[in-house]
Amino acid sequence: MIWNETIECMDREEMRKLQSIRLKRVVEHAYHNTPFYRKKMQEAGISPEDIESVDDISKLPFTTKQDLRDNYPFGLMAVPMSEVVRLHASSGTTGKPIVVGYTRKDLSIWSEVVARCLYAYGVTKEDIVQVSYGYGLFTGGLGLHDGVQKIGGTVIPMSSGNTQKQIQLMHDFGAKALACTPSYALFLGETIRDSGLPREEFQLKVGIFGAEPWTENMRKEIEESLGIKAYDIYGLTEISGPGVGCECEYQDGTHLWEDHFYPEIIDPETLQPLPAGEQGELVFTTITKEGMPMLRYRTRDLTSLHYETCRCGRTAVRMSRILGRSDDMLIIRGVNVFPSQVESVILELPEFEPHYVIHVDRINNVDTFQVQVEVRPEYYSDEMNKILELKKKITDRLQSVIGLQPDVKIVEPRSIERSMGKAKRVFDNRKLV
Ligand code: DLL
Repeated sequence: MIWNETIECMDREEMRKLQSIRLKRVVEHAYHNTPFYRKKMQEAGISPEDIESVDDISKLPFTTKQDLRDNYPFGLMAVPMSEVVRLHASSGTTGKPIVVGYTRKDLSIWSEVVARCLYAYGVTKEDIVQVSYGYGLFTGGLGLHDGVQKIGGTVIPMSSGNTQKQIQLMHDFGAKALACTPSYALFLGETIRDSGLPREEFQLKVGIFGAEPWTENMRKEIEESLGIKAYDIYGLTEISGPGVGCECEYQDGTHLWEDHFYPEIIDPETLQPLPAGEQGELVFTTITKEGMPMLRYRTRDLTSLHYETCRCGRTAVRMSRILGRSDDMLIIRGVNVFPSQVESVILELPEFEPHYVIHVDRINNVDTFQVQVEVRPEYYSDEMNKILELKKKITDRLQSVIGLQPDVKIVEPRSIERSMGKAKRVFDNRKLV
């Protein structure tokens, strides 16, 4: 189902024209109303007249998370605060949070893009959607909430946590769709299994999962555990929140809503734009944002873009699965390691639960790399040689995929802490030194 066919299936040339008009407008808006952008553009020796179409976008300077921090809290707003009707913030791991402000129109666009996602998943006004992303400053809860209301569906504003109650209400109210992080979906699946409530009594069919990287293997695991079809939803606070893009029924990449969020891929080292299909860092320009426009915002997310028309009929560009963030990449003894590679291996092996943590440290100037993973109850054993066999199997597989031998620690079922929001799976203690 397509919510906004005119836009989602627009001829690519038409889309470029629309994007160019909107880009010109947002650059003027940012230049005239945000001293930060004006200064940056003057320093780069350009003015709004230099931007005639999206072909000129690479003339614009980049914006980074540090710029948002430096201008905390409201320095990047392009409208008077009297026009700002909502604030959200994202805490990150260090320092001040980044704050974003929305005008009424910004909120309306945000709910429109989330509505497109819900339709792409087959969720309509007839359906009940349980929103188990956190409500509050995090954009997940309210973002999905407004989208469900936009299509006229029934929203259960659960927020995250209180897992037993989540299960009970999902069962009693007959939720068709569940929106939460993939890691929380796993935990909910586990809790349903333990609850003794028969799975056939649940109406759940659709999962709306994002806010953290997840692998294809994780998708299979969740689909099996909850008996649903699991879809990706992508977004980030700086650009608006969830719904910057989503998968369609073909699940062949995440469609980005590029009539509002213009995407580019750049080489994170040289900062030069990369051609379609090549992997690099995703950069967005919000071409319709009023409250806090972002010009060439560097997301740090690593992916590639594909412009062929999708089998669903949408022409909207597709982004491949996010490999991780460039700042999540671990360099261990000189080898680049993405947590998603570790996850993929663990989920490929039937003996292990999809629960793991990675500990990295530096002892006597040598990096240590430990992977803790839970064994499934049916493979759990008191016999040392059985555990050693399992350990060898997973160590060999990780070594062949990553090119580095981890110290694997096999732990008892249910011993790794479960997550209700974004899972924290990597502990790099080297940074504390
Ligand atoms: O996580 C917004 C969101 C809420 C998206 C609910 C989807 C669902 P932030 O907290 O600002 O915003 O985190 C944004 O999370 O740059 C990615 O690194 C990561 N991320 C978000 N969605 C996905 C996804 C929300 N589907 C950061 N796959 C982004 C992989 C994702 N990573």
